[in-house]
Parts: sequence; C-alpha cells; structure tokens
Amino acid sequence: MKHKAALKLIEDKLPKKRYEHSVRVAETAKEMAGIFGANRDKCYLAGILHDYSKYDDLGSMYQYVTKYNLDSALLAFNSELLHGPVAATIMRFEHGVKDEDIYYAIANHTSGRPQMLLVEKIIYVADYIEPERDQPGVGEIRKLVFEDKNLDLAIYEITKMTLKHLLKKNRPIYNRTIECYNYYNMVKE
Ligand code: DGI
Ligand code: FE
Ligand code: FE
Ligand code: FE
Repeated sequence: MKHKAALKLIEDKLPKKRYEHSVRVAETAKEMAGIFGANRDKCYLAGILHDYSKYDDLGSMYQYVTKYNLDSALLAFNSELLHGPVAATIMRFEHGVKDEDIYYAIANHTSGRPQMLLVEKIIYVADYIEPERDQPGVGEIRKLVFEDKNLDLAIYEITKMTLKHLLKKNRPIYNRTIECYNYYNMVKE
C-alpha cells in the first residue's frame, strides 16, 4: 500500500483526532528509523495503519480472532488490546499488506512481546512518545530514544510504566505484556 492510499484509508475510517495521532506516530517512527537504521517507508506505513481498528465493534473483533486463529487469550480482553492484532489481520487479508515487519508492528503495538523486530519496536515506542503525548515520564523515554539511542531500555521503561498504570487501575494484564516486560528487563543495559 502506498503512503497516500494509507493516509486516505485512515482519514476516512478514524475520527480526526485519532487520524492526527496516527500521522504523528508515523512521522515519529520515520525519524526513529533514521536513528536506528530501519526502513523508513515501513515505519511510516505501520505508523499510519496501527490504530485502524481502534473503534471497531467488539463483536466483529472477536470474529476476526476466531476466523484467523489469533491468540484466543485475546477473547478475554476488550478493544484496547484487540485493535492491534485485528488491524494487522485486516491489513494482511483485506488490504493486501503482505509485509511481515508491518504485520508484526501493527499486531503488537499495544502489548509488545519478547524479541520484537526492529520496525515493531519502533512503532511500540513511537506510539508512546509521539509529540502530543504528555503522560508522566514520557520526557525520560524521549531522552532514552533521541539522546541515548537505547531502544531496548526505552521499551523496558514503557512496559514498566504501562504495567504500573494497569495495576493501579485494576485492569487485567495480558500475558504478552508481562512477557515483554520480563524479556526487556533481561536484555536492557
Ligand atoms: O491505541 P493507543 O491509545 O494509541 O495506544 P495503545 O494501543 O498502545 O494502548 C491502548 C491501551 O491498552 C492503553 O490504555 C494501555 C492498554 N494496555 C496495554 N497493555 C495492556 C492494556 N490493557 C490491558 N487491559 N491489559 C494489558 O496487558
Ligand atoms: Fe493503539
Ligand atoms: Fe502503545
Ligand atoms: Fe496509537
């Protein structure tokens, strides 16, 4: 899919604010691609598409999980956790986006996972640090990325803050979120 087509697809599908978030994630991901030596076009495209399913109907999301044999543990969660895996599946099977890096980046942008691919890591982080994000601690993560250029440590700190936030809100934790935390706890330096 060309960038222009992707922008049009997302502009037509999502509310204006979410479309603008997607563009900022894409721009941030492209900048990070330059720093970490990833493919800029893939990072930009994955950024544009990553929240495609954010507001899809939950019932239809569960149907995608079943039809395409996605992780059945997802059925215990809501759209917060499902929109990535479902969007990746829709892009692959209904919009002809064949690229594996883009598939993984969209699929795992919310939970992360152990041993993420480079484009996948970049989208996971770019989603958290795009310029309009203002959650506490985001400045530290930007520093880890743009000054220290320590992507794995940035991922670790994001997983840690996400887990703390979820625990505080009494939210259920998806296995992959914990696996991601443990893995990047081990490999960070
Ligand atoms: O779609 P965005 O708002 O740009 O961001 P996102 O897809 O990274 O995260 C969406 C939400 O998902 C965010 O509020 C944190 C939440 N989340 C991440 N991991 C888990 C989770 N929610 C639950 N219940 N369990 C998780 O493991
Ligand atoms: Fe998302
Ligand atoms: Fe995220
Ligand atoms: Fe997002």
